[in-house]
Amino acid sequence: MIDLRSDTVTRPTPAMRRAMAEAEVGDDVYGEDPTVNQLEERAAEIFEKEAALFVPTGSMGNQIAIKLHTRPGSEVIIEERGHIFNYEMAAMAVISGALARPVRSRDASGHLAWDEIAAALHVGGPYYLAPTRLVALENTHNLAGGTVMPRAQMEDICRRAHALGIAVHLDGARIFNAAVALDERVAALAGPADSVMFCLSKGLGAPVGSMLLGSADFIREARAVRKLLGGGMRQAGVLAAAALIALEESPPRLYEDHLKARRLAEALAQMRGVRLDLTRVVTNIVICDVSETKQGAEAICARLRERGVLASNFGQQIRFVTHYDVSHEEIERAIIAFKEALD
Ligand code: TLP
Repeated sequence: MIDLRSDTVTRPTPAMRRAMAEAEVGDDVYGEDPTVNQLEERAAEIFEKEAALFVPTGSMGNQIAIKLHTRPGSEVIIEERGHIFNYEMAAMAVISGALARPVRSRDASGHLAWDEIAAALHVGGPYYLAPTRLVALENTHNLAGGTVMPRAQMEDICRRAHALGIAVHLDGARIFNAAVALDERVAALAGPADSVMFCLSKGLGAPVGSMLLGSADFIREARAVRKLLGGGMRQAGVLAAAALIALEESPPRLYEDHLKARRLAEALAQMRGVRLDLTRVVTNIVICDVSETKQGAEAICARLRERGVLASNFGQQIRFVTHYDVSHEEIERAIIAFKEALD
């Protein structure tokens, strides 16, 4: 099967498996797992943040951050297609008692500009308006098609939010992809945010895990919330060992995934009834709209599956995510399969 459903499907490399087998471990709830400690130090160093926390999933990292930045009864501004709003159940309501205020970006990139955020803010208004405590951003923006938010936009939003006493959390599940596409360092992209979460288990290829980063005080509290949520792991060094390799070895080859996505997108864009904005394909995600084919995204995905290709369907859209487990040659086969599935 050529699995393009997500970059979460990547399996650990032989080097990761070896490192996992040989990892030095201890009980991380006591802070005694040397490999986890090494991973947290290394991630903090790369992102130039004071501290980092290894968490089992990106969702948990995001939700810990929301819990710490908000109070029950406060609001979180987020772009309408954001992962935190759409795919993390109603976690911010359940865990933090916070209300999401989704704002649809006028830009196809899915990235909000400050004036759009400002229009949705509740700061110093009448007492019956729930106060805005947090702006949650996403870079790359998954459901908008892996689009990137430039550093200047990020800096602008953070500066203005901070001036109003509002925190900014960055869901940087794929921040390394954004950094490659923008030719920036991840530290520069994440720098102005109060907290950032990134995933090791997506394009970076580790089997499990994400990191949450922020100030030393923030991460001290985050450690307690992780335990509260049942995320205190014991000999997690076996996972951290793979993550350390992912962190060092994977970023330099992400551009390959972007080339594969570009090739796929250019081929799909030429097929009749497939709508796809090529300007938005800058990382490893390709989303196309197939409503004009009148065949239904689900039916097309079923036919793709019969031809050995897996993709995800969201309504009338089909999403393909490229990663290192799918070769250039397999992308060519996926293109042929898609053409056959449409015909
Ligand atoms: N995204 C998954 C699905 O949940 C849609 C995927 O296949 O893309 N932030 C962003 C931007 C994400 O894309 C994801 C996962 C997460 C957070 C959550 O990470 P996990 O799955 O580790 O909880």
